[in-house]
Amino acid sequence: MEKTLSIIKPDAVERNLVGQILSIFEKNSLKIYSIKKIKLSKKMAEDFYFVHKNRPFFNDLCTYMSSSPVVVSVLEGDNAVAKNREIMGATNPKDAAKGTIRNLYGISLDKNSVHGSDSKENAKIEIDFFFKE
Ligand code: IDP
Ligand code: MG
Repeated sequence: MEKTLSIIKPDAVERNLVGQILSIFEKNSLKIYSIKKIKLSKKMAEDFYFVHKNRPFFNDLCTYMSSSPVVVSVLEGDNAVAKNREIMGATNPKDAAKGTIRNLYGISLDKNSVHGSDSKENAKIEIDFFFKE
């Protein structure tokens, strides 16, 4: 079964939206295979978002992601990677389709409530990043 990595970001954890967001995954046939709440260090955030290291928003993104706890989970299901991206909605909540997580809960481009792997290849790397034994 396909797996993907999800992060419920600080803005959503702070607003007690963890249960509502997990419930959206479950309603869409994604199973919560593993889950944990952690506070990322700045270094961990920088390592996780390494692909964006040359983007102008990299430092702000890593500062934000390490500002307060996040909930990291592995979601499992048919087409889990693509399905999670669909359920999340577009990166900017302003552009996110109605009923998607970012449409319902996102505050801004940076405080957009969730992260989701963007390919099967990256899902494997991201799952290993947080859950490798
Ligand atoms: P994604 O989360 O939809 O995959 P990415 O392009 O991978 O979007 O960007 C990673 C994260 O960086 C986004 O979720 C968002 O929080 C933040 N981000 C992306 N573009 C910008 C920007 O132009 N300004 C500020 N933050 C941004
Ligand atoms: Mg991305």
